[in-house]
Amino acid sequence: MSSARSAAARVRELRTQINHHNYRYHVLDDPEISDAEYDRLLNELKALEAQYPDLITPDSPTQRVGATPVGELDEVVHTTPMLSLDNAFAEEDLLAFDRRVRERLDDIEQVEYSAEPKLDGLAVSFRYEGGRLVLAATRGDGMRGENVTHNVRTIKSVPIELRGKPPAVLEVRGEVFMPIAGFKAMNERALAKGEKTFVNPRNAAAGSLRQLDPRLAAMRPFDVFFYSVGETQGWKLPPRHSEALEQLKEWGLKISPLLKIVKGVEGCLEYYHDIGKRRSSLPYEIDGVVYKVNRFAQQRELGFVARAPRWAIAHKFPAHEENTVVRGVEFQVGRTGALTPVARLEPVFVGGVTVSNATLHNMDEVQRKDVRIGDTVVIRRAGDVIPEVVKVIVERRPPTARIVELPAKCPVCGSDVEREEGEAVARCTGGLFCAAQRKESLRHFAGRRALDIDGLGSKIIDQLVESELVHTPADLYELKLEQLMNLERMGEKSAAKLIEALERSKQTTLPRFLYALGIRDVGEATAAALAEHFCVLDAIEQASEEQIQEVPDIGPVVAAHVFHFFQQPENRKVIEDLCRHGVKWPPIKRKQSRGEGPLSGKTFVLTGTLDGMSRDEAGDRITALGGKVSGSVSKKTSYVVAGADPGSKLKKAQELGVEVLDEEGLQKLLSAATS
Ligand code: 5U1
Repeated sequence: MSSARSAAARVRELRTQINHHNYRYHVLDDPEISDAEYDRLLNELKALEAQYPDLITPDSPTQRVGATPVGELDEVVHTTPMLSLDNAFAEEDLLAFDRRVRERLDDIEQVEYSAEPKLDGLAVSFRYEGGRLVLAATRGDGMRGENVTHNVRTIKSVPIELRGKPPAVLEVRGEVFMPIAGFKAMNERALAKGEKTFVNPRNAAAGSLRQLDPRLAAMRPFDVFFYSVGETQGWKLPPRHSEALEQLKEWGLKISPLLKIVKGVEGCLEYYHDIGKRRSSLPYEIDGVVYKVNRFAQQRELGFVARAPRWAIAHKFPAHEENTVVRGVEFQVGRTGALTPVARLEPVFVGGVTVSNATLHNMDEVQRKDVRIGDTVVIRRAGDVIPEVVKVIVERRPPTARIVELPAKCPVCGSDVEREEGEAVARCTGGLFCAAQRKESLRHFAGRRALDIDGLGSKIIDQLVESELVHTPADLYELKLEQLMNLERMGEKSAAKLIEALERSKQTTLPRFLYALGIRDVGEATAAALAEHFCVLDAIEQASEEQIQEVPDIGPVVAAHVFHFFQQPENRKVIEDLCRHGVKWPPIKRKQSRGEGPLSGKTFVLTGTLDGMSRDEAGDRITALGGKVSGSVSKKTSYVVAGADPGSKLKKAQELGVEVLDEEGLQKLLSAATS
């Protein structure tokens, strides 16, 4: 057999395997192999396709990202209208809905409903022909939407090809959304790069899905749940909606794991309260639950009113927006000294809790929204985050309303407050002299994602700082049982547990430790990148600003913060004390090849989006051949590899006369180095 023929066979085999593992991971949430094994399969397929481009097909798992942006979004006419849902805000609304349904169904006693959470994302229609995704369109006005196929193809949980024996035509509808963790990580990355952040996952999803450039959408952490069927050809629908969804799952389409069949209105209400309780722990935002009459025959009997079906309703969670009055504005001092204006409000019940404070973020926001003391404002609780002031109801402003002013001195420690040119945030200059900064640093240090000290809650930290028992995180490890027992609401048992938790927390990881230090703008992702790049803490402490900038995705601002942090003798002392108390982490294996190879001595800087591989993969291939990958361009850089939308690094390369390669140039160089 020729090598091209055996490559074709291997490509087919790899695609089958990868599609199978995609299904296990995305649809069943039950992966059979590790991420690393999955990556190996995908990389092998990419390498074969790079070597034999004739074998590339549009439905290959490597072909999610199209090469070119679209000019504008085309209009799409939906073959069956995309319906909207009526809303039930109160229990009475739901009771009335159920009554109407039963009356129209010849007064049956109890209706079978299928229930599932209502996600706060974007409704999309997906069309599969011959099992292949041919079109994805936004809802638009229900009759006409916009073609977003180029972006939807990049969503890993949307199959490009269905499994098994799908019908000739299958139109399915679902909600595309951004999980909260992905949204936060995306914002953190944007912040580190000085880019625009999104206010909430819904806005992020809506904005990103309508992107013209699929390479940008591909970088956004989308997910999807399919919830209904549109036009079909060659499929005799089963009797029930829930059975149809189960069949979609068999074909590889992800449905909500919280889908449930419930009996009558009582079953609906039980489901509603159950999901309400679980809402805050779900990895995505939901704004209610949806009930659908489960039997298709009954759905047909019920029909529609305007564009909403009589057989379905969205039962919304209580409104998260209310009006109230700003009684005053105080300034809270955060971990890095940032002063956050907080509106003290006339207490108001919002979405199940009484709210008496709302963040105003910073002075720019106060001025932009023109919030004054005495104003009536709209406040919002988005998910379960801190409530915020949405806007002022100017018509209700009393003549006595007072303008909010930034204090010249820190309200906690009296140190000067500074606001740097062009910065929205004002800061207390007191550093760890400021009790507020100390408390916040300790809360951060003990947090679940940092050293994870179980039982070291906010109230205990307040007492430890106020009683001067603890000044720095290292002091925590000097605490004695008797000292803890003397704190308010702390018995011997919980004190002993806290001592145990402190002991346990000493065994950590370098990324967690770096994150726990609370360096300005160093979130989890940046801490992990620093750890991976430098491998040992010593190297980070010794690194220059330029060397820190070599870490992928760290720009000059964050590099300056990291460098400055480690220059401070008091910070070094805390680190030294922590290590002396036994805080430790396992060594990190160096990723960059130090070995000799055809690219030894060559330094590469990667910028922009590459088509055929991610920047990480390109970096792995370069280092595997002995080359080095750096995050910043200098005279010593051998090559700058510029993909689509390159950043300022391309300009710098041109200024310094560094050779610039496009992706093809890099591929050639890598092939030459491999052969
Ligand atoms: N979970 C879910 N969300 N959602 C939205 N189901 C559901 N059904 C919808 C909509 C607009 O419409 C049906 C009427 C198909």
